[in-house]
This record gives sequence, C-alpha cells and structure tokens, in this order.
Amino acid sequence: MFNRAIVRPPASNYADGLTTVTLGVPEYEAALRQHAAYCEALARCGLELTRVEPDETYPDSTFVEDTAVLVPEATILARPGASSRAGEVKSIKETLARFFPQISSIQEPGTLDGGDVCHAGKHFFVGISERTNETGGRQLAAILQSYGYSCSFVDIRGVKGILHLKSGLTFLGDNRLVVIETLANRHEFSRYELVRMLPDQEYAANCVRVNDNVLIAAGYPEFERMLRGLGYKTIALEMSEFQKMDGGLSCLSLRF
Ligand code: CIR
Repeated sequence: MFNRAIVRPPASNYADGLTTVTLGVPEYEAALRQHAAYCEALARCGLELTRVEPDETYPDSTFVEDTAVLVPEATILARPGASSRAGEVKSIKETLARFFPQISSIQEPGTLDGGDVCHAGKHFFVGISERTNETGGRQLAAILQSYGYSCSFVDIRGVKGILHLKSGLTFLGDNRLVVIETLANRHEFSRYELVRMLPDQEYAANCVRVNDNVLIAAGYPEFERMLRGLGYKTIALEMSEFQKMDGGLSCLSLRF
C-alpha cells in the first residue's frame, strides 16, 4: 500500500537528456501534459504527491525513480551510473529527508539506478546493467538483507531493447510478474506466474501497481484486457514523450 509519491516535472531542456532509442525528439509541452496526467493518475490511486522543482542542470531528472530505493524500513540513495545524472540525487535526498529520518547511500565504486531494482514483496530483483554494477548491486543487497529482504541479481547486459531491469520486468503482486519474452526463461523468475510480453509489446512491460490499480502505457489494448481479466483495475496513460527518452511509467515517481 502506497500513500505518497515524489515526482518531478520535466525541465525545459528535457530533450537534451540521454536516450538510446530513435523515436524522435520529445515535444516539451506534450511531455508536461503527459506528466500532469501521470500525476493525476497517482492522485486517483490515493497518493499524496510531493513535487520537486524541475532543474535544467539535469535534463533526465524527471526520472526520479533512478535516484533512490525505498522500503518502509530503509531509504537508500542510488548512485546513478550515468555521470550526467549523478547530481540528481542531492535534491531528492533533501526531499526524502522530510519523510525518512535515516538515509543510507550506495558508495563509490558502486553504481546503481533505481530503475534496475524490482521490489517483489520480501524479495528484490536487482538488474546488473550498463548503469548498475555488481558492486552497487551487492551494496544494495547487503543493506536490504539487514532488513530481512532477499535479493537476486539479473544480468541484463546484452539484453537488447531495455535500459534497466524494470524496462522489462514488473512485479504486480499476487506472485505475478510481467516480463518481456527475452527474460522470461531466467531461472530467477521460475516460481512466479508470468505475464509474458510479446516482442512488439515490450514497452508495456514497464507498468506500475499502485494500490488497487495498475498504471499501463496507452496503446496496448490486449495487455489491458488481460490485466482486467486477471482482476486488476487499469489506468492507461500516454507515454510517447517519455518513451522517446528511454523512460517508462515506473521511472516517473518514487512511491512509498
Ligand atoms: C536515462 O537514460 O537515464 C533517462 N533518459 C531514462 C531513465 C529511465 N529510467 C528508468 O527506466 N527507471
């Protein structure tokens, strides 16, 4: 159950951020509209939002999820693997300090992006990626283990089309994972019920369970029907301007 979320609207130079996809340049006004609709959806799910001011020093800073890992017992600041994003953590730390008395951090030479961290009940899947290194993953695992969580690592280096683990993996609750086909046979996921995304539907694998709802990207009606068939309420959101910058639904908030 989540009560709050931290969000950060895109800055005016959002289009200068990092991307590996070739879907064109994002349109700023449209990104702002999509971000506002996302915030409205979180509010509809019952969350109180804290907005961090946009900052042009960091064009990728709307993707707040990458800056921290939150569990009820611990707040761990990430150490983003892209050097242009390292400074994003400071303002998020200041915001988190209003809610969490104790904050720990991933330390050099560890790197870790929150987008690589998939929270599945008492277990975490941690992606080892171009952004998150093994040292960062092990540091996070040690902190989480001290609070009773287990961790397994999923090496996604070389998996095409996903920047972070959660670009291709979502925990829905109910022992159920949404997973892209290329990750579906990993032994780490064998004890879960899998919702497998076909190759042309991969972007929709990044969805977010928020209390009674699942936020999903608009444009995937079959996936939406399937989730409804499984008993979930869904809210479909336009994400085109975030997809252009390698971003998905989970990246746009820190939920707690
Ligand atoms: C980046 O490359 O860091 C941003 N353009 C996208 C980050 C997306 N974050 C996420 O998937 N958690």
